[in-house]
Amino acid sequence: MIHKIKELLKETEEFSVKSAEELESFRLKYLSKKGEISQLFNDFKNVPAELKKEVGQEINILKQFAQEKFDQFKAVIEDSQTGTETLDLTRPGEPLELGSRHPISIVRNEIISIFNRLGFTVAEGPEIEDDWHVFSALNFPPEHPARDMQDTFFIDKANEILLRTHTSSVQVRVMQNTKPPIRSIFPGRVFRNEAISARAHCIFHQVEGLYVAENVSFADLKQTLLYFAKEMFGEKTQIRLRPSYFPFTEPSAEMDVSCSICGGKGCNICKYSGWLEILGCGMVDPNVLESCGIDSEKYTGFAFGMGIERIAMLKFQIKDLRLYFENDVRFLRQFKSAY
Ligand code: 2U9
Repeated sequence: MIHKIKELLKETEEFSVKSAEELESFRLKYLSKKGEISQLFNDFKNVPAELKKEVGQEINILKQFAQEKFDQFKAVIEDSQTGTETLDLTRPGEPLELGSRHPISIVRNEIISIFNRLGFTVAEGPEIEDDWHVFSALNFPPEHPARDMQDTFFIDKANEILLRTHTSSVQVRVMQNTKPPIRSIFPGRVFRNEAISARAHCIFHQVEGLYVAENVSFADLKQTLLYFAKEMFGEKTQIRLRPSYFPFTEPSAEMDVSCSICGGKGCNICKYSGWLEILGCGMVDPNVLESCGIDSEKYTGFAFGMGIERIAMLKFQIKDLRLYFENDVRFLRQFKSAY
């Protein structure tokens, strides 16, 4: 009998189970009521008394081993059926990589936030416009080159439908619909028919601003833009206004800020001048106020406009405009910690 027990122990050790069916045959063969081990217990009564202790121990060892082996096989087969063998609930989670804001969005949001603090609200308008809102209402003469197909993308030349070349068309719409005081900024995408290079693109982003009320003066314009420059480029920033010309403002000016890289001493960023041009501005031409239905005897206003790409280039020292549009993650990732 001892011999039989050892044989069964060897058999169960070598038995391998790969399916539920094989598991069941293992159970039937060794552990069921009519199985080998039950049979041993039946035969046990015939074992001579002096061997009972030893044989009994050996049968119990065999029974325990077969039961353990059955339990192990059962767990493996159940796991493979439910697919839980790869599910380790103690494993740390996969980290979710956070995206980052595009530098244009970062700078646009900062410009909006600075002007919000001065009481300017935000207004937006259509990118597809007509000639009147983009040129005529803004005092552009009929033969101005911007009205040419060489400079502007026309959608329907016959009906003078085009992609706006500046967000000034939104100001026109706001002035038509609002009684002064008006104090708003106008961020948005604009389109110009330019060859793409490191310094120019056919799509770019602007923020323009407008303040129309009684007694608005050039001093208000200057103080507003000084506050903006200091908030954007640092408290030590100085500004300089140079006379310029735009059809929609009179007088007009371009504004430089002292170079924030060298503090005005001169470096390769400011081309050793100490100054960086950042925006255009002026007092709204009375013709423009009248075109939009505002009494130019009663109200005056100032306006300004800037390219967001240019401000972001100066702030982050970006050397090539095309980087903004390529969406190369190696470029975009660099702005991860900014805001
Ligand atoms: C209305 C009246 C006046 C908006 C202005 C500028 C000067 C200007 C350029 C800066 C760089 C455009 O993005 S850019 O190429 N803009 O210099 N913009 S004043 O003046 C307005 C706008 C609307 C009704």
